Amino acid sequence: MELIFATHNANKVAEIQSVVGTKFTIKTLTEIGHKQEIEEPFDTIEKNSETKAQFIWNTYKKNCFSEDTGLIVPALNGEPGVLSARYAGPNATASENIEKLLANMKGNEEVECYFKTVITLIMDGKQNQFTGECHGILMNKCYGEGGFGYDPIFMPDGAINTFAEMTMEEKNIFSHRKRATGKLLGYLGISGK
Ligand code: ITT
Repeated sequence: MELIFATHNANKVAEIQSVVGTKFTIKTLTEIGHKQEIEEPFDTIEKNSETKAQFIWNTYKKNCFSEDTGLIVPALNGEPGVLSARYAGPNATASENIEKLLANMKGNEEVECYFKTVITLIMDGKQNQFTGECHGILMNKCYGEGGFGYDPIFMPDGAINTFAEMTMEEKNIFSHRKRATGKLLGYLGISGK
């Protein structure tokens, strides 16, 4: 089975590929020659996730999935949330987003927060969503060089390191993305590694 993954984020592809293994074939947007960004104009992770998958289904009529992820800090009224990718501006880098988040936290230590991933699958026109969350603590400075996005400032509950200090396999023990992908595999009737 082959599914197009409606993302331009290579880190997401690598993480989901590591969970899916050879259970199904992931075709990336690069592989199908789709270069344009897909708009994410809505104010919920669910709706933005759905929009990306629907865009690819409507354009190519091929089975596909997308995912939208946000880091949610309840003490900041849910920020950066749906704006996680562009928290510090439309073309912000991960470091700029982290810098803005840490500035807004004003040095507070061990603030509760969580990642939420919503995968939208469209197969033969039928849509389903799968959610995964990972709760943890926001650090007040960066630790580690690995991962991507907010990984250097996020330590999951039950861990002693940030995501950026973990290998991908270690991140998968805790990760929001792994949990949502596990539900996707369950729905498809194929278990992960
Ligand atoms: P696509 O829309 O093309 O899939 P994107 O990078 O724009 O890719 P999102 O809209 O889902 O992705 O934005 C989520 C942002 O949150 C992303 O850019 C990262 O900075 C951050 N993020 C997502 N997953 C993360 C993770 O597992 N660890 C750390 N940060 C993450």
